[in-house]
Amino acid sequence: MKAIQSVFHRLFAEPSVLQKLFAERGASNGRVSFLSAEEVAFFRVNGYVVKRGVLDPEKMARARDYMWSKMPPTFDPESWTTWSGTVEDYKGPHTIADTLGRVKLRGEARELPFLLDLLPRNPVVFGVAEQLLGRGSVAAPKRIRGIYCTFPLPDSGLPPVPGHLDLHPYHLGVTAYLDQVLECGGAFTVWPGSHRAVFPHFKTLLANEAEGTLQGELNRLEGKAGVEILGGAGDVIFWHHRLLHAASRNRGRTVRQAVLCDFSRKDADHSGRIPSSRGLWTSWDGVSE
Ligand SMILES: O=C(O)CCC(=O)C(=O)O
Ligand SMILES: [Fe+2]
Repeated sequence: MKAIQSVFHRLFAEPSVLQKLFAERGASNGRVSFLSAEEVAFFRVNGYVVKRGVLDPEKMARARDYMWSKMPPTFDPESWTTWSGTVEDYKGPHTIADTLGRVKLRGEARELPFLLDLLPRNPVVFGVAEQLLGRGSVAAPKRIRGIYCTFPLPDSGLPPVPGHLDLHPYHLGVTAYLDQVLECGGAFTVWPGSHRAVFPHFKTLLANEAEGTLQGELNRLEGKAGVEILGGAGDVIFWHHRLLHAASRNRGRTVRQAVLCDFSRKDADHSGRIPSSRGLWTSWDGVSE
């Protein structure tokens, strides 16, 4: 009995054990399912799904160290009161306050092999992308979007960040937390179901060419509050490219640190020409209408 309890404890306390079991089972029949039918259904309805504790702790520690190495030497990772002054990111030098806490490390970070290993080459992350978009159909990303940080601005009194849609073409967005993200701590925020609402207002499956009716739909969605996705280090959020989302404000005492990357199908150029009237899930082999 004790042995069974211990196996159960390991399965649920350490997702990696579970993932390994799935991967091993999948290896024998060539089919790996990292998302359950319920999780795929959740993604279809809400436009996102979260897998917890997926990333490798050592690679995450390396990514956090890399992030701090790019901050001024006056920044003490243990002391939020030191996090002010000029930083340098893809926008060049600016203060934390200038960008309302946002610091985006792109440049060389986008192609660092250990960051590619951390996220897009993680077997579970790539496996989920393939499960949703089609086995053998997903292009291996050559780069990540970057390490995106939101530093706290505790007493800013700013209004909430409005949701947006990304302009560049891709199928599946991935946001992975490198550290704990608490309430009002800069969580990735989503408007569940907004992918279904905005999709018909675009002319094609993938390109950023919208009908004049899109703005009205966005105004309508804006009236609703987004949902903050809280989580811990290694949690990964998978989201549909037409999902309204935002990097929310951080009023906490820690930095919101996330690695983002995009997955696209190998035939993505083609889907930029297919009319959206063909249906929301046309390019998603793993999701049925
Ligand atoms: O940093 C985040 O949480 C979101 C970033 C984002 O939405 C973007 O880069 O388009
Ligand atoms: Fe975005």
